[in-house]
Amino acid sequence: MKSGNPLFPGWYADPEARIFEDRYWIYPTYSADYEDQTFFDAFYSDDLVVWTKSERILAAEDIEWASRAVWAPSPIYANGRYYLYFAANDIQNDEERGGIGVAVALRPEGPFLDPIGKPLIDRFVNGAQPIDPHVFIDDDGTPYLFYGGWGRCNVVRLNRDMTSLDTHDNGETFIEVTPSGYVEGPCMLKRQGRYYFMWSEGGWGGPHYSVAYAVADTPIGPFERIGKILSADPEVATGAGHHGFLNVPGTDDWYMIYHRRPLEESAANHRVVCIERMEFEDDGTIRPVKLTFEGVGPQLLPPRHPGE
Ligand code: FUB
Repeated sequence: MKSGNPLFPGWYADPEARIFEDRYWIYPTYSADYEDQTFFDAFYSDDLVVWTKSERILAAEDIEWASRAVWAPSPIYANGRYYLYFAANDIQNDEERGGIGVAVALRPEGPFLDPIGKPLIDRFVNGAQPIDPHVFIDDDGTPYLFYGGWGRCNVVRLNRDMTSLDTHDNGETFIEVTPSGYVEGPCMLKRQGRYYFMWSEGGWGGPHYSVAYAVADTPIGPFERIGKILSADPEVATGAGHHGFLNVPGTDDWYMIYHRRPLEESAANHRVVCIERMEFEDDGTIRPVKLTFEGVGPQLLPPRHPGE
């Protein structure tokens, strides 16, 4: 039996995927009408095929400064807790309140609560709208947060408390890493010691949304665009982008989790979450991912790997 695509019913977008407590997890944006995007659901699975919803793991009403446009959750396990980075309020300038926040929970399904009572990043830096956080912890334990909309991407280092900003080796808090073509939705994976930086291109509300990537020897680049790895398929779906990924521990099996718009839909927020295999060529480049209606077959996790 295969998972089928979409993976679960409902309008959802911007999925981030992780392995927590011996399960696969997906954390997406609730892609309802704009004014209704006020909470997150999460989904978990033992085998990639059957997914169960965990409802309202975080809601804007529980975050003092957040009221709308609760987008792009990015969770990670550290310090015996689950940290969830998210965007809220879709701020248009530095006078508006909002930006990127962090919430913390003892379990992957929450409840997530705001430990700092304010956004972690609350203003435009280098022209980057503070949305679309993506958290990445390097093998040496250094946590990084990539983020940014409006065509610009910054990376900050987090302190080990995961709730405050550190500085980079050059003393700066923010380093711009925007690659050519970047629009939003940054995503970082590390494979065989190399840093694969991926992002979304095009307008998310239109048909030509897509994902491209670069490879670098450091987590802060420089990121030279190699090419697209996810695009619309006129036979399957449009607007394919803003993705996350899974790597089954101890294997070179990779999956891309992304959103797309069904062919019969045109409303910007009518987006669904899907999964495909993501494969690497012998030279380390990523093979373009094929959109399918079938999804992927079952894959159980190997026994025991705490956190991720
Ligand atoms: O879901 C809201 C916005 O749409 C995200 O922040 C963007 O990346 C785009 O997917």
